[in-house]
Amino acid sequence: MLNNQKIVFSGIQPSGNLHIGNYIGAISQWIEMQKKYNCIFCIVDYHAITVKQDPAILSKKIIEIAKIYIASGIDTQKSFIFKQSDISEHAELAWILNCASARINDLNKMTQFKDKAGQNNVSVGLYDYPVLMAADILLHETDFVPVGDDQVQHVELCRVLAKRFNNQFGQTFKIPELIIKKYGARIMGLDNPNIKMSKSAISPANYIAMTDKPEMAVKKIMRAVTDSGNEIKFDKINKPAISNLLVIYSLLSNQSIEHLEKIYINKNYSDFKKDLANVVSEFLKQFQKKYNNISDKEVENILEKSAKALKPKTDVVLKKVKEKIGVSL
Ligand code: ATP
Ligand code: LTN
Repeated sequence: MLNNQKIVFSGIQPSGNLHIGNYIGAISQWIEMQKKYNCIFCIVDYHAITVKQDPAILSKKIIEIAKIYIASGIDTQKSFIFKQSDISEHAELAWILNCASARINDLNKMTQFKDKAGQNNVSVGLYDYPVLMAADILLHETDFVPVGDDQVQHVELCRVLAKRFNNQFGQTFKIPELIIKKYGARIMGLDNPNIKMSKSAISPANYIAMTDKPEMAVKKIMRAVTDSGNEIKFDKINKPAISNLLVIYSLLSNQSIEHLEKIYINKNYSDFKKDLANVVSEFLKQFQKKYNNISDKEVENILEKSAKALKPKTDVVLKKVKEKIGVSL
């Protein structure tokens, strides 16, 4: 049950392979926030279908993401894990926001859409993706939205849409705040430190998936691109690859970047990578031990229970919105 603590809401799409970038940038913050807040973590399947999905794979991925949340440390006794499509008010509120708040000019500014669409004849849903995300956040009267760097623009748009609605129809939505990590909000690709680690990357050398075999992860680290020179130093401009590996090392081993720089002062890239490979491999082993112990049935029950528990509140919020726009008689 929700108590009187503030509300945290975030979500991940059940598509591609969830990677250590998603864990470091998003999920690791969620684990911490559970201690102080009501936390709601969504599996955003309606966002995933903005691009083509194989139905059989999509339903497997939904279960997989829920298991990843739990094995990472989401406490299902306290926090909620639910599937977006189980609460249809998300889609309904998105439609209302489409009409009452969102403007074509807002959406034309979204860089993620431009990156993903390119010159292709993509779905209308992909264009409207940020409005559905705003509906997710506003429907649950969210205070804090912990995400990685690539979602900042979407959370900012959500704030704009909420304020615009409130201005026109009177106080309705709580204005959420963005929560972003100082380090680790944008983990870069292992094969190219100038593009972010991404679930939809074409090459698996770009990322370490949470479900990669530890031996595979070791290989990926040892093959990761490095910079010229041999110094192990955090310098994003001149040493983007080593800086990225340092951030991963620091956040998975709980040691500061300054401390790591000192340890590796007289060592070379190969020593550094071997140790990092060990840290990543241990992290995956611990994680996968828990992951492999969670059954599909357990996950299905958790998703169902959470959606049931959250629905009464989302009904109330949507009812209030419908009254404001004049469709509730
Ligand atoms: P895709 O690249 O296919 O869009 P993704 O890897 O960005 O997928 P999402 O489902 O879009 O994954 O993101 C889930 C969460 O992980 C979001 O909060 C997002 O900001 C965060 N995130 C994604 N990629 C990274 C990254 N490389 N570093 C840190 N956080 C990330
Ligand atoms: N667009 C986000 C996923 C997402 C989300 C949300 C995150 C959908 N709805 C609400 C925070 C709050 C992404 O990571 N791709």
